[in-house]
Amino acid sequence: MKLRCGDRWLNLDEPRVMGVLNLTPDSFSDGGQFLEPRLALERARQMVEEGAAIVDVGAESTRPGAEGVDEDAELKRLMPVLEQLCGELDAIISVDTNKPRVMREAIAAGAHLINDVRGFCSEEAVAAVADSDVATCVMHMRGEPRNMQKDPKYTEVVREIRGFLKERARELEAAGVDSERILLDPGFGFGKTQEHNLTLLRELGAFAASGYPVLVGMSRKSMIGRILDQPVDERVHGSVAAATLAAWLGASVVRAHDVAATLDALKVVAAVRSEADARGVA
Ligand code: HH2
Repeated sequence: MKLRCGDRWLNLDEPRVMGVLNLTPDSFSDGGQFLEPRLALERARQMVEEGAAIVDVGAESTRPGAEGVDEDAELKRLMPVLEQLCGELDAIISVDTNKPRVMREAIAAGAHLINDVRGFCSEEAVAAVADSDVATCVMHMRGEPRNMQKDPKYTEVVREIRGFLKERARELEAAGVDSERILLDPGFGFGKTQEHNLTLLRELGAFAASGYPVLVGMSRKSMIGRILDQPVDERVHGSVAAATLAAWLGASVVRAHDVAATLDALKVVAAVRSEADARGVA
C-alpha cells in the first residue's frame, strides 16, 4: 500500500511513524515546549533523524477541554515554522488543522498532508483538499474538544465509527480526492470512554479491512495513563505497547511523541510479519 502526498509517495508496506510537533502553549503533552520557531525546527529535525516518515505540525490544541484559537492566531504560530520545514526536511510534512483557510495556506506553503480531527465534515474543508493533490487524514471525533468527554455514547462503537469514516472517505472521493490520498483514524480519546478506546484498539482490524490505510494516535494519552496510573511524561512504555498492538492489528501509521522508541517497536512487528509472510502463515 502507498499514500500519495502531493508530489511524493509514502510507502506503507511497513508501518510508519508520524512524529508530533505542537506549536501551542497548551497541548496536553508538549504544550509550551516548541513555541519558539528555532526550538520547533530542532525538534522536527530530531524526529526525522530518529526515523519519523511524517512530521505532524499543529498550532491548536484539541485536548479534552481545550478552547479553540482563531484562524489568524493559528496561522501566525504555524506558517513561519511550516515554511522552513517544507523547504528543508526530507519527510512528509503534515498539518493538523480543521480550518479550511489554514488548510489552503498550508498547502500553498508546501504541506504534503492535511490531518483534520473533524474528519473533513465541512464542505469548505473538503474543497480545500480537493483543489490540491495532498494526502488527507480523516479522523473521527464525537462533539467538540471542549465537551467531547462528557458522557460519550455509542450503540456499537466500532460499527458507528467505521461507518462514519467510510462515509467521509466516500464524500472526499466524490469531490475528487483519490482513494490513494486517504488515511482513516478512529480518533482515540476524542469523545470516547476508556472502554470505547480499548474496544477500538482490540478491533482495529475492522478498520484496517476497510481498504484504506489506518492511522492511530494513542501516544501519551490518558487511555494509557488510566491503565498504568502514570502522568503524561511517564507514558512512553505504555504508548509503545499500544503502538505495537495497533501495528500488529494493521495500523499503517502511528502518531507518536517518542519517535525512536515507537519505530523500534514497529520494526519488530514488521520483521515478525515478513517472516510469517515468507512462510505463508496467515
Ligand atoms: N491526537 C491529537 C491531535 N491530533 N490527529 C490524529 N489524526 N489522530 C490523533 O489521535 C490525534 C490527532 C492529540 O494529541 P496532541 O497533538 O499531542 O495534543 P493536543 O491536541 O493537546 O495538541
